[in-house]
Amino acid sequence: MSYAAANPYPWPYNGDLRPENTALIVIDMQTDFCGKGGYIDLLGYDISNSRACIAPIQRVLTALRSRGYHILHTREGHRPDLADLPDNKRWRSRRRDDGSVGQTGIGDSGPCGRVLVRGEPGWDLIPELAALPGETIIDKPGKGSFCATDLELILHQRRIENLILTGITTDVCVHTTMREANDRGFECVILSDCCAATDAGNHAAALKMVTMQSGVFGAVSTSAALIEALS
Ligand code: C5J
Repeated sequence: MSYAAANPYPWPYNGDLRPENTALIVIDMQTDFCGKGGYIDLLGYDISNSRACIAPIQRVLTALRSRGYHILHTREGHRPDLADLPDNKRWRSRRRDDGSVGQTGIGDSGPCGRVLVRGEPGWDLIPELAALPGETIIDKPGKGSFCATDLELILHQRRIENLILTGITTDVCVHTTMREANDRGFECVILSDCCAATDAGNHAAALKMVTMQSGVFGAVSTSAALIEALS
């Protein structure tokens, strides 16, 4: 039996933490979400927030890869013809938080190519967290990683029970994926230092939400606590 120290309960609930039944998901660590000239940068947010989780994710990846755990990555993005981009998502992506309309929304050309379009430089994973050969990459058009993807099929095929969630942003794609996974019966933990949001308050609130109702979506842990549990 092996548990990671976590809030509000030691994770996983049954202590069955093994490489065979546990996967790490690294969500949307793409230039568009944490690189200079990417979508989040163009929206006017400080990308140092979203970049803060790169080093902790690297440490977790190193620990899990060396022990043979399943590793998956996701990328949010759309087909070049934008057939899978809802009109309202595109409309909202061109707006800024002050209500003004920006030049560059999803599908438009920016410094890193067309924003969040598959195959463009800004859409790809950042080099620091590139997938290794044999690791699964899930391309998703939405915020959740289960919507319109084959993620659930792959996890069931591999007999995965436990999911370790990392990546960006805590309050949007990571949270949506955690909720989707929890509803499908996966035992989830989110690593607080391995995810980040565009806003520190939203990051803290998203983590707190997980801990309510005795862990309504799972548990919150840290990179250090998880790595300690593996040893
Ligand atoms: C957002 C994401 N925030 N990866 N995407 O639009 O969280």
